[in-house]
Amino acid sequence: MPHDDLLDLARRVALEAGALAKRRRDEGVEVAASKSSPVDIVTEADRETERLIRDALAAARPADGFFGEESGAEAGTSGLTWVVDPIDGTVNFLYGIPHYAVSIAVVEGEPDPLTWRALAAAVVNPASGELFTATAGGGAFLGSEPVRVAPAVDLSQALVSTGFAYDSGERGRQGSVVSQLLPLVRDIRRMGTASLDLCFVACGRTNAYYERTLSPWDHAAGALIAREAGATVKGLGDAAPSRDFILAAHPELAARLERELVRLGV
Ligand code: LIP
Repeated sequence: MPHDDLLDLARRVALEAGALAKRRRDEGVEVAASKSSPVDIVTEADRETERLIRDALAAARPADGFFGEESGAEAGTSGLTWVVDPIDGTVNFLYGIPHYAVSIAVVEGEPDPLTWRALAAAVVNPASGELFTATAGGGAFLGSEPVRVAPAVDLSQALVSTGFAYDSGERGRQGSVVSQLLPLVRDIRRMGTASLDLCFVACGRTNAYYERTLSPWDHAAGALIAREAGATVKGLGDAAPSRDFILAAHPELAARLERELVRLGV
């Protein structure tokens, strides 16, 4: 299939990085610094894992660009950029909650989620060993098994995951929206790792996911995996997913959920 070489590299590096992250978790984790707010933290494992990923990708494909959560962006000359969250679900990782992921995607075009085209993606949860992958046009997989989005359900039957910002003011606003949504759906899940939230839509463990204020590296890989599994993955209206908004669900449910979220003031 096309892009299999890129997928093989993403898979290999994600698994190697995931093994390092798990070792560091087992050894004990401490906060190294805070970023956008006192609860937006980074650990030394985040930084070490991103260094491993960045060095491995540069060794294999030196002409590609890099765009990572901890070490920033570096343009390449190949037209491809690797978009990396070395440890997505950092707070879960800090607290020892076994639900965090190494998220690696490679995109063509400018490294802008509004315009890029994702070609290959790998998301691994080192705690569970689950590895989700996809290539553009090649389908989505959990391990070696293909995955598909759950069939459409009524909004009232939908299990919907979401997440909240590190900014307390934005969280308060998001809490107001989700509290109004809760009685309209089956239930809500807040699991703390956007890349896995998107993979869970891809494999039918939830019916839908939405969030605002995500960074590009949070959703670059999971969005391709969910889309290749048959989900609609979108921003508001005709926009592509971005910091402004992302929603993933079966196409029929996506339209209904977006209308409701807009009515609730998302
Ligand atoms: C996290 C996302 C999660 C969101 C958190 C945080 P991080 O990314 O995966 O969906 O709700 O606020 O942004 O910071 O752990 O890489």
